[in-house]
Amino acid sequence: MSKRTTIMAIVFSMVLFLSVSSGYAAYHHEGERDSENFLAAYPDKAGTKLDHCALCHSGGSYEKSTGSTVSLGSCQWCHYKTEYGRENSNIEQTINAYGNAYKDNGRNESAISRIDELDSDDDGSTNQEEITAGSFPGNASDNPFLTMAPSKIYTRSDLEALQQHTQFLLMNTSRSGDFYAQYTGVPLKDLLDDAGILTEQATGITVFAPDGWSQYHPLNYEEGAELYHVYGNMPGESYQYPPAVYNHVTDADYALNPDTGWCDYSAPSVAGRSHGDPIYVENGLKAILAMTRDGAPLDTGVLTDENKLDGSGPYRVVVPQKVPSPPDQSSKSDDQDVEWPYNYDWDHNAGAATRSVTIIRVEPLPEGTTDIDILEAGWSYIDNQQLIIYGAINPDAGSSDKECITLAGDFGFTLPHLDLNGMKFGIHFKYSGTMLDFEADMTTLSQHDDAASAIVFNDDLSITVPCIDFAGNQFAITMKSTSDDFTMWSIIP
Ligand SMILES: [Ca+2]
Ligand SMILES: [Ca+2]
Ligand SMILES: [Ca+2]
Repeated sequence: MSKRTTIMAIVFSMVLFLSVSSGYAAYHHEGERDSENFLAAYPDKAGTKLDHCALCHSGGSYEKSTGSTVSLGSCQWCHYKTEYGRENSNIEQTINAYGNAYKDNGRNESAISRIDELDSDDDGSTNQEEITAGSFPGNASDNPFLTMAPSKIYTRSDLEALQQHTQFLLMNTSRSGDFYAQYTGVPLKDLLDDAGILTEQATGITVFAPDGWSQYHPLNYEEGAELYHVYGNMPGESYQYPPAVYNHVTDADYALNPDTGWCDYSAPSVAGRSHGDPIYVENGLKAILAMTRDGAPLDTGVLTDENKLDGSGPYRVVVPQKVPSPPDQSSKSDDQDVEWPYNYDWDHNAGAATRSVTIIRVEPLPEGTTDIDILEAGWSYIDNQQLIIYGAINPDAGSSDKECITLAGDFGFTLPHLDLNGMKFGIHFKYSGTMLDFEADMTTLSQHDDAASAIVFNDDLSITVPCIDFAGNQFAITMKSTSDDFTMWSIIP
């Protein structure tokens, strides 16, 4: 190997190593000692979805006072149930049937094999059969006979390539401050069409943020304060959401009344507007997946020390008011003797505008399919600015053209835009002469092409190439490195 090749290979391996270590730090924590017992019995499951809290702990959901449901993955559910570590004994309540069997059989390495033949979650498959197949042995809704629901991953450049829509609107909250802003992003209808939504079957979407928040939206208009449609128009109208009017009074304006105001009118897009002006939005107000607010990317969502989501990026679902109203005073304020006091019946659209969305599930899941295990992986999606859409879709039928990579005469091919946790590079793969094995030419790492569709590394560091053309036949492949230095790769049949 040349010196340059060696250096690139070392850099490449280090990047992979660092990304793996940081990804797992959150899991192997708090003196956790059970995962090593599991991996001693099943070493090939390292790095798969089973190498996770969710093996022995369940997720859960609870209803908020407002009636909306918060679904939590196993990590967040443990944090929630233990009150973020204050009540550690409550962790018992999060252990699933497999975790309990493991505990009852000694909570050590031999306990894993001792419970192999049990069907802990009573779904008809033994623990061993489930683990071998990669389904959760402690979750009855996951079993070896289900396939993953169809899915499609979007990167920021994928989303930017879709037709953008810009709208100025009021974000009216019940309890926090209100504000006017101009958001730009992709109309959810266009996004769902691009993902190949099965319009005959699909009824709605559930959007998820990695802090465990989820919000349901029907496709078409329905009555109900929490139900903001994302696909159809208002009944009998040519627009998705009704036109609105700009409302401003001195009372409400934070800038004029820092202590008693409740609406932020400071956005650049507010300039020049007067109370009562109609708000003109080209193509009308829509439910969108917003990427920028007043021209700037949304602040990236982060989890605070209190396990609260801060920030709203990279993507936020923004729904306009179904029934336009002025911004009303916060329900928490003692001072309701104002122009627009809190009004329970006014439309508080901001509460349904999910921040830091990483997942859109198109309901219902097709028969025989199961959830992709994705509540668990949300934060890496935030970091990579990725979004996954899954469920009642046919990604192959989507409106975007699939770029196909042609296998050359020597069976070599180039992947021009690989994305590993936001690090972008290209690689040329040379056929090694043995069945399904390829050699990565590390000298091509820096020759990436941002304009090509990104191929994002899977959680197990394999890569899925959606379309390879070989002698006119097109097929998808998944390949994974078989060498420690990532120079040798093999297609997984
Ligand atoms: Ca089972
Ligand atoms: Ca199961
Ligand atoms: Ca309000």
